Amino acid sequence: PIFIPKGDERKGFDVPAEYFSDRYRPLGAQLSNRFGEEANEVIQITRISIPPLTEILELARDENFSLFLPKHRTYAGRMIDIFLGVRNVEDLLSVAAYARDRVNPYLFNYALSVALLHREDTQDLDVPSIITSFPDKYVDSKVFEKAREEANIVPEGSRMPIEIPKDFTASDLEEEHQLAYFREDIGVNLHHWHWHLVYPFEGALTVVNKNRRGELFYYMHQQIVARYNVERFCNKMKRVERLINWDEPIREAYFPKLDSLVASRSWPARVKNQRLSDVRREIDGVIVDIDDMRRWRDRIYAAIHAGVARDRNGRDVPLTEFEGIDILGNMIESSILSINRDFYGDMHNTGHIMLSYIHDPDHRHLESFGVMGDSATAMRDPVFYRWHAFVDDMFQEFKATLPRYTVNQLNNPGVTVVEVEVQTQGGHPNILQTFWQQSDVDLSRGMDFQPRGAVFVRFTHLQHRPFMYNIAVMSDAPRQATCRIFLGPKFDERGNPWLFRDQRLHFIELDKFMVNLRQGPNTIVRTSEQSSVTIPFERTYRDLDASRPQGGNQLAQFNFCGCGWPDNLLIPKGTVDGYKCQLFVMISNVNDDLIQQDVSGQCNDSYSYCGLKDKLYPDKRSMGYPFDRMPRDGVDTLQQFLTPNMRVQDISIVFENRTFKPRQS
Ligand code: CUO
Repeated sequence: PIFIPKGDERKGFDVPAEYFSDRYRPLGAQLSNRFGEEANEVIQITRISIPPLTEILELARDENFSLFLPKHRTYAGRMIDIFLGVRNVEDLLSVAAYARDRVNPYLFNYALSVALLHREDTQDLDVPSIITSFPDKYVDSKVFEKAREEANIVPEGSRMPIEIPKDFTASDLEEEHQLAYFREDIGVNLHHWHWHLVYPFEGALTVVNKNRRGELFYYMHQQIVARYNVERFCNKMKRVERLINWDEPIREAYFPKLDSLVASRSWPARVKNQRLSDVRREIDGVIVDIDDMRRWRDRIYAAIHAGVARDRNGRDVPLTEFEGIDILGNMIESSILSINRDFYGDMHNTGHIMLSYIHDPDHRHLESFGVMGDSATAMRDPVFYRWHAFVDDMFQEFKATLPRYTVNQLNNPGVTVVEVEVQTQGGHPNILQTFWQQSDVDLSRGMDFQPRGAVFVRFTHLQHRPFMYNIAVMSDAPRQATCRIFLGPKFDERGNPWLFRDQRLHFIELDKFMVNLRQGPNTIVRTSEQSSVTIPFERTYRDLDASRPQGGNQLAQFNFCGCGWPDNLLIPKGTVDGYKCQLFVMISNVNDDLIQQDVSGQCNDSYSYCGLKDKLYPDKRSMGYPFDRMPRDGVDTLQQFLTPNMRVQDISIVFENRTFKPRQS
């Protein structure tokens, strides 16, 4: 479905007869232009000599596809190479048209998306969001039957949106279900899928080797765990438990209730109290033992504690103060940039594999992987957070070995933050407001039924009222500086005040931006929509709501710009009584922050978790600064940590338990 334009455009393709598989060749003309006479444009596909797809075709069209599986990665790598290797867009279209009829649809979509993202000549092409191509990865399977019915019986224009209940995967008997609004949020899952699309761990070196990708793997996932923990606190739950004991039954179950339209199978469920076991699945090319994982884990910890890792030639590589975390990120994930994959293994990816095959580790039931096996769906499962809490713990073990930031490294002499306030439209100062909101998504593009036309589903998600920061700063001279804004819980899950060394891990980044200070008093005004963490609501749901006017540029830049935390989850849910938080603002010294580069252009609005396309990460400090290290001696509390260029403001997040309908349907 990848090149099908939206709206009333009906573009057909004139595909050379040779491009069809034997079975369909006699129907070639009919199939290539499915709109027939009604097509308002027919695109000629030129015939070129196609490189053999041989091994790629080993993955059947009706199988599920996972990047965590080495075999599938090899197929995808081969397909990406072919898409990247053709000379121009015309040839790309040609080879895509040829492959489309033969290659597994998930694999095809992934490889083409990566190619469009990385080819020079396709930088302004639109790729439909994966949710419109494969809505089955995001939406309750029941919806499709209803959508089919609606489309068959009701003429387009009179169709009603099909409502997805907020609680479709479990009931309140399951404590973990309280977090379903976060785990199953469409924007959060789209962000995660995009992040891994932008930062694949295998493939051509030019595609994988991006500035500080290992460190960003650590930081983006650290922030996911931190955000999840704060959501848990808001729901009166304790922080997520690291999955460190790999023999123990896993208490938290997950029943995804998703059906794969491609594989015509349900995504397997993970029932309560299952245990990991060695995986023996020759067919998927995965043979790995829990003991392999244990060895990798112990070797990684040994490297962390020695401060030195061993590369594949047996040479020592020091894990330095600034670059060590990047080396570790690639090693733990692992990516092809790992300095020694044979020795340090494939720790985090293998965890995904083991958890995703927990129901059928030796393939005796011929079952495919669960949601943990796909970056588009992994964040739905509670065990994702347990696994990543463990992975993050390894990174924190390393961070704990680094020198503490000194007062000099934190302070910005001559700069004092005098006052911080947040203001919600029409609300009280320092109170943020959240509520449920409903939005409509057109799923028709990902479904192949007749008659066609828009079919909307209506889902419910968390939202917050837009707000504004007002920050008063005194400066003794005109200067540039970086303003860093974080939000953290004021009390731990027992209701006790935090020790800073623990609290710092629960600060979630809200924004980071450059400011130009005048000499004397300054007021920095910044809106929540400007956040460097998020992409605007309209882009998350970009192109999903047919009734919204489309912005051409927004569409063109979707590939990279699709990466970004969804704005609707910028702020944790809070509580009806008001959840107590601390807003932290720091104006840091630009001399240690600034990366000299031109950052103009598209998609420069969600760099905190996603970086900048084809640019350096736009902040020289370690990611997570100033909370990424243990505090200096004598600092037990956040107040003691503060230097004059920082300030903390108590705020509360008030959740209004009300559901707002979409503005239009
Ligand atoms: Cu994003 Cu485990 O890395 O999912």
